[in-house]
Amino acid sequence: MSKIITVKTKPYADQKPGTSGLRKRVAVFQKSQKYAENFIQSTISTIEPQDRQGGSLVVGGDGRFFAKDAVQLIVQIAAANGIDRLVIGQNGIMSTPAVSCLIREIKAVGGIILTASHNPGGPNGDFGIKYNISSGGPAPEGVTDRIFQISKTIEEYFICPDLKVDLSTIGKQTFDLENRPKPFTVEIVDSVDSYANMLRDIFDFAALKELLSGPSHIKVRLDAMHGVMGPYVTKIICEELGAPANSAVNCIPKEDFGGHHPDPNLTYAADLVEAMRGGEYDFGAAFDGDGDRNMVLGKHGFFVNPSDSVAVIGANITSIPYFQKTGVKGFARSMPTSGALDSVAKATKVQLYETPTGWKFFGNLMDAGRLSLCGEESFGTGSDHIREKDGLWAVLAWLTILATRKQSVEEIMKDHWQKFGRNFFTRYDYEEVDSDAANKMIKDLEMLILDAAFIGQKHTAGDKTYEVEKADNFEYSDPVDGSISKNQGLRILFTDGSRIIFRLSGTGSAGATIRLYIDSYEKDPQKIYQDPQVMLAPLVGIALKISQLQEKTGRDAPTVIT
Ligand code: VG1
Ligand code: CO
Repeated sequence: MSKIITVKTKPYADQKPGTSGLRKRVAVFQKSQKYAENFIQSTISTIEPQDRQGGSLVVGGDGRFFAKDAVQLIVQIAAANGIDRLVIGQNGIMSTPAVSCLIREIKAVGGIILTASHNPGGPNGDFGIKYNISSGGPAPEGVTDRIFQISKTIEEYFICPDLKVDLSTIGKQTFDLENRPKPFTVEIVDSVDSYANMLRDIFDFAALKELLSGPSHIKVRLDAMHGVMGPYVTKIICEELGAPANSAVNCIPKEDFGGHHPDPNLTYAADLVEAMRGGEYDFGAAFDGDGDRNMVLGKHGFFVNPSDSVAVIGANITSIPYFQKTGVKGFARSMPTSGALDSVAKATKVQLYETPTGWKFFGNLMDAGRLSLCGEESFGTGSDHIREKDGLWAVLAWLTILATRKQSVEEIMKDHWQKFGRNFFTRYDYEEVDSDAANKMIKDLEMLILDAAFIGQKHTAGDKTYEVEKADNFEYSDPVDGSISKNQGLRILFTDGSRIIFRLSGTGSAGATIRLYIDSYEKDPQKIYQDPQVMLAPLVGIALKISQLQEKTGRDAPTVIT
């Protein structure tokens, strides 16, 4: 019989969830008194009492340092708050897309994912908590605002301190709680099973098996970066689809991701890029810590920009069995993502939506049956099969296209540019900039570009001149529920369709990260094979000049260029 007790606590002022969950240094969770307890209680407090009774909550995560402690706390606090049942990935491991899938499958009231996604882990790294609602999607702003409000005034939380679960054994554990008529149940489930079942329904596994292990199979290299994807890649790509065991690397989840950033981009997945350059592999991919992001590479390390990736999937969408059944309801991309998908939408007469950064903005459109495929420039691609971006889904979508078109990644990409034109795109990240300096730079820039005199101005760099057509701070009005999200990024739009965008990241844990995005469309077939960095250099120069980023932040180069 476990006791339920009430513990007095003091609120923190900094538990505002960011673009996707609350992320802080591990030390903040470990050393600040009751920091995690406060946030977990504030989150669970947003679930209506009638939904807790008979309700289930899914718990997963990328296995990073502090996750096991956090799972035990969630169990103790959820039980004390009257949630009937928790369904937890074995050893606390379950990818973000798999959690989304399971929430939907078992009709849970929501889910908690213990991850700081692509941020580094370990005792000196980051920890994070994402909260998803019953649709399986990230909590929308209305819910995260409520969590934040509660966290600012919380005075007590409820907990069953003696309750301890065994996270390693698959099966059901029940616990009797004092003064509760019904026992509390914890179910430990295989991390991969239900997610793999779902993929079998979406894709043609026989065709993929042929591609990966048939007589004329291609060679792939998938890098799990010591994040959560290891078991998924091993079981689905190797064991089930028959790719040789050495097709998958870094597949053991580690609490500190082997000391690296589990971030699938050209900088942090350098090992994969290097391995692909050798020419031995036809297709390469990497995933982030919690498995919702992906990077796709072709032979010799040919890089597929994520904005292009979703456009290619869009243009070939009918080769995926799932969409043959559901039809194509609409496309969407986050605002800073390049317009490559727009060209496909236009050519195929599919409605396109432009949303703010963060997957939570796609959920309403999907629930309303208006959206099938969407993506973000930040290596996120997905569909309405769940309510999260899905790294392995994107990889299987690409493999399906390879199998159907019988072309290489590079040929597919080049054909696509020939047909639709090319959006040259780059993103500069300035990480850990002094917060005051970053905020001031953005404020000043906003003042400057919102001034009527800014419109019509001509900016020249080298032999190129761009004329400002429009400038604003992006605001989104949700077409489904009418909610308005303001201040989603400063946009400078030029008369030729080129765009410069600045925004502050909402996923960092120290200082501020400034992101600069540049998008420029070219349809002349003679010009589509240029190096994006060369092609976009004038616009980068103009962006730095207008914003005075270097002068105002003291940073003369970005931390990461994509
Ligand atoms: C970043 C990306 C955004 C993504 C978010 C969560 O947010 O830009 O596109 O949805 O991370 O991704 P921000 O606010 O730092 O720009 V994940 O894989 O961390 O859930
Ligand atoms: Co992620």
